Amino acid sequence: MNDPVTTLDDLKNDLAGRHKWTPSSGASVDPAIVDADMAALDRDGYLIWENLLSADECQQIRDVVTPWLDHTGRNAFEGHRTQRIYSVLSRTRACDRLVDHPRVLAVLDRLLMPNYLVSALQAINIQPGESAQLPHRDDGFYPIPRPRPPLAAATIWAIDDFTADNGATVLFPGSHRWPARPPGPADASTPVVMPAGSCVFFVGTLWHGGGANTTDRARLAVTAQYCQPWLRPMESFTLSIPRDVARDVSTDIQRMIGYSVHPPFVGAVDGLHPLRLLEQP
Ligand SMILES: O=C(O)CCC(=O)C(=O)O
Repeated sequence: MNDPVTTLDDLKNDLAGRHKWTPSSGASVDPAIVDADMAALDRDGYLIWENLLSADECQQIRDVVTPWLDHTGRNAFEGHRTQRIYSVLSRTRACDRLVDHPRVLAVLDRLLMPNYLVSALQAINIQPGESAQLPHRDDGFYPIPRPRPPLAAATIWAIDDFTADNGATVLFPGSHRWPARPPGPADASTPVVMPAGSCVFFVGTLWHGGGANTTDRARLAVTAQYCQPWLRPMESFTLSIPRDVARDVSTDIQRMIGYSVHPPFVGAVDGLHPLRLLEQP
C-alpha cells in the first residue's frame, strides 16, 4: 500500500478517506471579479457589494429577527441602545444565503486557509440615540502581534439602508496595515453608506465600529464573521446547532460550522472526519 504520509509536509494534505474537501460555491465566481475584490481589499481593507439581496429577502430577514429584538446591550461595546441577537445560525435558516454567499466565499477562499470557519452570525439593530461604538478590530482578541495578515474577516449586511447618520458602520480605510495602535483624531474614517441588501466585507485587522444613530429610526444589519480553521470561533456553532439541523444546511455551511478538518487532525471526532457524525441516525 502507498502510505500517504512519508514526511511531515504530507500531514498538511487532505488525508480524509470518505469526506474529501470539496470547493466552495465561491468557485462559481469569475476569477477576474475575485481578483478585483482582492485588490480593493488589499488596498483599503474593505470592499462593498451593493444590492446582493432583494427587498423581499431583506423583509424576510427583518420578519424573522424582529420578534427577538426585545433587549439592549449589556455594556457600551454591545451598545446600551443596540439590540444584538447572537447565534442567528442556530435560530433560523433565513440568513443562510448571507453566510454562504458565493461572492463572500470566493474572497474567503483566497484570504483564509481551506476549511475556514464561521465565527459569528449576529443581528445588530442600532436604535435612535445610540452613540458610536468603540473602534476595534474583529480579530484583535487573538493574541498574535500585528502588523500581520488577517486571521479573520467580517461581513455586515445592510437590512435597512445605511446612511451617514443612522449608525452605518464606520471604517478606518487602510488601518489593516497599521502597527499596534488604535485610531487617533487625525485618522480618516468613513461611514459605509449603502442601500439595504448590500454588504461590506472587511478583513479582521481593519479598525471599525458601529456608527452613532442620530436619526429617529433604527438601523438593522446582520453580521457574519469567519476565521482561520485553526482558531477558536467566537460562537460555538458545533455546540448550538443540533445534528438534524446540521444535516440540512448547505455543504459550505456544514464545513464552516465545524464539520470539517484542518489537516491533519484539528476538528476531528474520535480520530475521524466529523461529517461521519451526520451519517449516523
Ligand atoms: O453594527 C455595526 O455596524 C458594527 C458592529 C461591530 O463592529 C461589532 O459589534 O463588532
